[in-house]
Amino acid sequence: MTEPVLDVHLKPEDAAHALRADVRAGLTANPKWVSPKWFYDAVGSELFEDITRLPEYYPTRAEREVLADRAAEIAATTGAHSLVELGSGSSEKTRLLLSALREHGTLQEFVPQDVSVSALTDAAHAIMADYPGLRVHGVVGDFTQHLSLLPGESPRVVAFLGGTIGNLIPEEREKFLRTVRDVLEPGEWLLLGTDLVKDPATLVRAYDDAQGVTAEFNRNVLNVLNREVGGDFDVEAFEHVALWNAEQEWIEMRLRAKRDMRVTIAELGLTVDFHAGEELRTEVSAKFREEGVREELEYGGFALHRWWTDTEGRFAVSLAQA
Ligand code: AVJ
Repeated sequence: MTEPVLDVHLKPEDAAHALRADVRAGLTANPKWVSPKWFYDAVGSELFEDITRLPEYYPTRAEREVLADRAAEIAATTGAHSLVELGSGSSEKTRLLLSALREHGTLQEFVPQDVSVSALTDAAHAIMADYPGLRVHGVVGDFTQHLSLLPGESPRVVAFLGGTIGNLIPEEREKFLRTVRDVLEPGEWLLLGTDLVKDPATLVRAYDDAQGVTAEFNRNVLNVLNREVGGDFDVEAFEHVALWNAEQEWIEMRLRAKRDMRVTIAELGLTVDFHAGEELRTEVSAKFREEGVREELEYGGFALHRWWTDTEGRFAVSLAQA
């Protein structure tokens, strides 16, 4: 089989450098934090896949329902020649879009973007096997940093699915949307998945499942720090916390120290003290309303063209035009 083209903008040493800078900033801050970027090592990626199949975690299924219902309409509306997928990995949802675009007869190229070379290579091979003749041009990079270099034949649809935009705080979202807008030509498209505000009990359950898979996923970030920067976190001494921040309208995940602890991060020459009950913030996952999404898109230079939700109104997919 022919090999996919891969542009590598993020080398392993860049990722290592970013991790170290982030860990130093987050663990010396008050309150302490770690970026959700670092959840996704091999184990974390597996755990996230498990999360998407949990009965409590509705976003993946709800988004898939919307895309299955609307893929043909997306293809007909956009007539896209290329599909660019930011933070790719949700290959099943990608296939719904690729199949619809191929059916419509306009699809030429698939441009998956991810931070992981191995994930991207695997995904690219799988897609090439199933879509003979499709050009696959992968981009290894950080979607918040390397957008200016996006390839793809115009008109493009840039898909940012799964609700991952909710990991960004409002000012980061603003910057992200403007950056995407700047790399697109007028008339090109953004397909954006956003989880919606709903009753807090449903939201909290989705991030604190009965089987404890999300708790494992959350604690695994400490394994990543132990391995990658020489930390000595006692991972079992932290408990998973998921709470609804009603003011910000986001879910927060935290890790709460069960006892007083001193942690050393050997590679950073850093000593970090936790007191019993202290919480380390590991993720925000913002939830949205239609008006807010419309405003953020408009502020970023996009016009909201279509807004679709699943039948239960839990998750939205927006099609916006640059
Ligand atoms: C992959 C960022 C969309 O925020 O719902 C799942 C990650 N965290 N359970 C989300 C996640 C805890 C997920 N995103």
